[in-house]
Amino acid sequence: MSEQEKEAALPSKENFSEWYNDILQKGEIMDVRYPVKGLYVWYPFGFNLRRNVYEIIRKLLDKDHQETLFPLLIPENEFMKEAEHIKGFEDEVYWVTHGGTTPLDIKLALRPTSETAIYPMYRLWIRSHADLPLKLYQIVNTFRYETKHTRPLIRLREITSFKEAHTVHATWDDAAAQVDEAIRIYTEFYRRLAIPVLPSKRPDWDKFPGADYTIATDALMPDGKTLQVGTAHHLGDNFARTFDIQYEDAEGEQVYVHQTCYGISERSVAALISIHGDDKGLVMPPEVAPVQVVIIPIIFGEAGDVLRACEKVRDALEAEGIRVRLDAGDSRPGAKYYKWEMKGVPVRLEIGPRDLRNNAAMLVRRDTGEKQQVPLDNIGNEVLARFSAIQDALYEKAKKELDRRILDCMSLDEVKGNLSKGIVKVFWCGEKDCGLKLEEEVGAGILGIPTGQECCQGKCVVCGADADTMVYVARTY
Ligand code: 5CA
Ligand code: ZN
Repeated sequence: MSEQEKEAALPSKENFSEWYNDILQKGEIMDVRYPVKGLYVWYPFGFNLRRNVYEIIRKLLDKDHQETLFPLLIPENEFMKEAEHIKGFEDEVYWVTHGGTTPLDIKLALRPTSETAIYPMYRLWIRSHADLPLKLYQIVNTFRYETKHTRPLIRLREITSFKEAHTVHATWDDAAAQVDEAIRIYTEFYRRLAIPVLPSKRPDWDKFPGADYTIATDALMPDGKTLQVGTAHHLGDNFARTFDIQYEDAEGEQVYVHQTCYGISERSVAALISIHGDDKGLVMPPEVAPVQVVIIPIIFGEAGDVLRACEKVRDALEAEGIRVRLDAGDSRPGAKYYKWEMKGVPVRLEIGPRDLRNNAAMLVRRDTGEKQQVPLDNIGNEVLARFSAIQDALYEKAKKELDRRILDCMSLDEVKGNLSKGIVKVFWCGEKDCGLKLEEEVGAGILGIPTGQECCQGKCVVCGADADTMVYVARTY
C-alpha cells in the first residue's frame, strides 16, 4: 500500500463510530460539512444509491398504494388539533413565523410528519364505503428539531427521504390487517437490501403519539446497538374523530374511519452501509449498487487488444441492463481496485493479455474477495449469476450475525453482562413499572414483544411474576 493509500484507508470497522463517519465521506455518500446541525448533503454517488433503494420501496408500494404529494407547511390550527400528537411533537417542530418581514396571522409548521397536513384533505375526499380502503404514500423531506445527538442518515433534523404511507379503512380490524401488511412489506424491502429485521410491538409508553399501537422493525448495527428502521402505527379512529373523517356505510350510517400510517427514512441507507461494509469500504447488494461491475484492463505495453476486449464486455453487460464502468484511466490497477472496493462495486472484472488468450476474464467478488476465471462468451449470465449469489450471501451473513447476537437472559445481571454483545430477550410480566425499571436498571430500551412468534412460560426478570411474553431489550440509536 502506498503512503497515499494508507492515508486514504478507513479505520477498522471495530471502531464502528469512526468507521461510519469516515465511510460516508470516503465512499462519497454524504458530506457532513453543511453548516447547519443535523443537515447533511448527499453526494451524487450517495444519491444514486438512495434512488436505487427507494426504487424498491416505490415498486413494492405501487402494487396497491398510490403516490401523492402534500405541502411542507402545516397551519398551526390544524397541527394543534390532536392532543396526543402535539404532546409527542411540540418540542421538535420548526415554525415559520414570518413572510418576509410580515408576521404571519397563522404560524406554519414545517411538517415533522404529515398526519395533520393529509387528514383535513381526507375529510373532504372520503364520502362513502366505496372510497375505502384508501392507501396513499409520499416520499418527502420532514423536519424534526432532534435534541439527541444528531448523526448523518440516522438522526437528522431534516429527514430528506421520509417515506410515509397513510391508509384509511372501514373497520379497526381492517386497519390492523394493514399494519401487518406494512410490516410484511418492510420486511421484504429490507430482505432486498439483504438486511434481516426484527419486528416487535412497542410498549405503550413508546408508541407513536396518537396511535393505538405501534409495530416497529429494528436492525442490529455492528456495535451491538439497534436502529429502528421502520414503524407502522394503528391510529384507530383517534385522528378520524379529531379531523372528522367519516364515511357512509352500507346502511346509510355515518361512521368514523380507522387509519394507519407507516414510515421509513434514510436510516435504511444507514443500515445498509453499516451492516454490509467492511474495512475496505462499502459493500452493496447488486440491486442497489450505483456501479454494479467495474472492468479493469491489465495492460503490459500495447493496449489495443485488451482495451477493445474490455469495451466489448462493457457493451455486452450494458445490453443486459447492468450498470457497468470501464476504468481505463492511467492509475495502476492496484489503485483502481482500491478505489472501486471503497465504492462497494459488487463485481470486478480484470482483463489482461493472458485472459484474452483464454477468451476469459478474472471475476472478483467484492463481498468475499473470491477470484474466478469466467468465459467471455457468456459474460452477462456469469455476472448475473454472481449478483444473486452475492445478494444471498450478504443476507445469510447478516442473518447469522443477528441470530448469534440475540441472547436469552434470565436475570438482570445477565442482561447487563450481555447487552454489549447485542440484543437480549427476557421474560416480562407486561407491567409498565417492571418495564421502566428494567430499562433503567440495565441502561437500555425495551424494543418490544416480537410479533409472529409463539412464546412460552417464564418468570418476569424484574418482579418474578408469571410471564407469558418475552421482549427484546437493546441499546438503541
Ligand atoms: N407518521 C408516522 C409514520 S410515517 C411517523 O412519523 N412515524 S415515526 O416517527 O416513527 O417515523 C418513521 C420512521 O422514520 C422511524 O421508524 C425511523 O426509522 C425514521 N426516523 C424518525 N426520526 C428520524 C430522524 N430524526 N432521522 C432519521 N430517521 C428518522
Ligand atoms: Zn414484572
